[in-house]
Amino acid sequence: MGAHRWPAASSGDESIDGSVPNYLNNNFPGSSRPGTKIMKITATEKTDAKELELIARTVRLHIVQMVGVGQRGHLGGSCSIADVVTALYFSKMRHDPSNPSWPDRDRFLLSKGHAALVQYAALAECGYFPKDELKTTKRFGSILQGHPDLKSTPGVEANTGSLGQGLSIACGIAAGLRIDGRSSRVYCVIGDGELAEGQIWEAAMAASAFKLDRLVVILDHNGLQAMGPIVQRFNTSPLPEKWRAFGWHVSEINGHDMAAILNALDEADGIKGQPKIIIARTIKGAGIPFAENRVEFHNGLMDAAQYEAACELFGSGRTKN
Ligand SMILES: Cc1ncc(C[n+]2csc(CCOP(=O)(O)OP(=O)(O)O)c2C)c(N)n1
Repeated sequence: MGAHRWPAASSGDESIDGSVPNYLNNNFPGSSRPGTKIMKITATEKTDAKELELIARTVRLHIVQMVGVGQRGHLGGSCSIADVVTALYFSKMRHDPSNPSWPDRDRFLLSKGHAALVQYAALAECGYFPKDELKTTKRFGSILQGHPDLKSTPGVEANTGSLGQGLSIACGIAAGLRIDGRSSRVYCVIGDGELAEGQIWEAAMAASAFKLDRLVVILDHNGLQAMGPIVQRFNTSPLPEKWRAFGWHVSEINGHDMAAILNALDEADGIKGQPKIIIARTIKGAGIPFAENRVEFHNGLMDAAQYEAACELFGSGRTKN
């Protein structure tokens, strides 16, 4: 398990008794939810699967609250990868939220940048910026824009969201780290709809040609893209065979099974001489019953009742800071 580093000090936006920050109580537009007690957890060298599952609930709560009521937001694709992103930020990756440009950090790139909400939730929970910033998401002038922007947001490594580009950037970073003699790993999340981009396959060929073995891709295989099922819109199967043919080490997991995620990430460390892809079978909108497997929640909006119900579901998460 990676020796991640946590900020020495609290981010300062939780109350003394460990109850949630103000905006988590009910300051988000449309919310009338009473204050929810979220337990504070202290920094540990290893975060076990059960603890990560609780943190993932908090990550999903943040996602729901960033979307809010009556506004469009990428709920589905953010929730489908929430468990993987939680495992990376809170257990696997070596990183230092108090020093985002620490040269030996592991890098995380969200090639499917439309799911920025999940990354913002994780970064805030880690302490890269005050959690209060989350309520400004997508507003003009916010440090949290609709897609990841490295100049705006501490902890973001690249501008992503034009599908297909993030993996190429990840390849370049992985090659550069090798030239610099650093042991840092590069984690890149891609979407299964994103596989329709030709640039993904150029990058896939380059990664294997250059034996970029510090590169670990996690494919968010939720089976839906923006307009419908992958198999109907642009069928890219069989995926394991394609990636293997491109020279990658392939593993397949349930992307909502925290123990399986951690095992696959650990296993990837031991594979040398080729890039690795973890095909994570996921559910779009995972954890929110009315949004699960529903294409309308790709970039959908919740009414007030749905918002309240979703907040209620994740009210007993835990916060890291
Ligand atoms: C080059 C490009 N074309 C189109 C889009 C618009 N777009 C945003 S998300 C999306 C669907 C992506 O599907 P997938 O990768 O499966 O994402 P997920 O279902 O995991 O959210 C599209 C077409 C884009 N962001 N970039």
